[in-house]
Amino acid sequence: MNDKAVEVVWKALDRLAIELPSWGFANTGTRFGKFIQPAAATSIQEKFSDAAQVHKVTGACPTLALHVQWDLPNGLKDVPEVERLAKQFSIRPGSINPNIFQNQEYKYGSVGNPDPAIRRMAIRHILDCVAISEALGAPDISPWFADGSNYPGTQNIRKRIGYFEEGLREIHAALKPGQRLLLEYKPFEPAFYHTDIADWGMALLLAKAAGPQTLVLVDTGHHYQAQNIEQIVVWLLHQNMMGGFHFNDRRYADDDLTLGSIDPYQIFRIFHEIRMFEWETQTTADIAYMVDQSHNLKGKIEAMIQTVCTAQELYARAALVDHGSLARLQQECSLVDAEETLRGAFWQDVRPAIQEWRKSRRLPADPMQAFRTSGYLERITRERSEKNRNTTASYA
Ligand code: RM4
Ligand code: MN
Ligand code: MN
Repeated sequence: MNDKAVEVVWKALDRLAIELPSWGFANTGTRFGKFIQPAAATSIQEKFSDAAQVHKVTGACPTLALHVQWDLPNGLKDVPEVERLAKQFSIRPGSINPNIFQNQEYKYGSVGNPDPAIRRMAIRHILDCVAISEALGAPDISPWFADGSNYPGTQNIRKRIGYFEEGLREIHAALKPGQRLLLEYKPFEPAFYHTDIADWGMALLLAKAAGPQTLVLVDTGHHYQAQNIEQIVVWLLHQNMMGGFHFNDRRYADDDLTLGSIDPYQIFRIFHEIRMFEWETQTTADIAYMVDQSHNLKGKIEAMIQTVCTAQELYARAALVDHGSLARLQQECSLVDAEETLRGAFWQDVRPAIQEWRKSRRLPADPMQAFRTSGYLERITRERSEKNRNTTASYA
């Protein structure tokens, strides 16, 4: 790789920040059960501590997404403790994820529930999350609505759209300047017939109805097979509606596997469209790059380090696309050469350049090895195994 290419890679890496999910360090599983790991985090303190390890070896993860239900069970009252941990571990609180799916009340939905009292409860909770986000100086609130139904005819889908429009408008009205509401969509699960926010179109229309500080969040696992995700990203960018990602990979449905483990070209294509957009418009897209993964078999911290390194590699490769020539080739409809321009960047081995970047930023050249030799995993395994032995089936 020539000096110019190395510089492009370094510049790209300097601006790529990846947000880790607190729940990614906790014991998670499938609907069949959980495999408890002796080193898994069972408290917010441990989640901050583990995230700090990932940041320490990668230098790319300054923020931690928090789930209010699991991390701030007392709501606003827990803010001082989160602030203390953020300071102690030098990790800033990231997106605030409301809990509108785990309470018994939400059996038939939250903001889309036919019962006005339950809709009120859900809206009130999200308003609390807006206040938490403000108090923590963490501007993104990312609700994921599990609302939907399992059987045809059992719910009035159109009425529920109205409930969502109304509820989201009320939430939007509480946002302070700079705060953003990121709407995540998902086609199915836990609901198996209809989901109220099933795809990007529904999320986009609801976001527009709610107000200008509402944007769309794309979880890469939340699409039907074969859907062209980068095209969705292009549309959202074009509409200035792209708020953030929940990155993960999948083979079948919402599998929450590590990023790029099944289809690295998919993530590369997404990164490419974002870089191309930024090059064409001479702007920087304000996108929150967040991870949403569940490592039920892999070691949590190692899986997270692997994810971040993969994201850096794919982002660096996308940065290497020669936008000037690609634009020209596209204009000329030189199909093979245009495609090869893209593929050529994808097949570059950026790992040596990334290693050099790490060294120049005083980071370990090999983050995984640095973590493995740090002794951290052995220490937390000793300290946490007893507690984990007695762990129950909850996520937190
Ligand atoms: C959903 C979605 C949300 C996450 C929950 C636990 O499938 O991806 O982002 O909060 O899972
Ligand atoms: Mn998600
Ligand atoms: Mn998901």
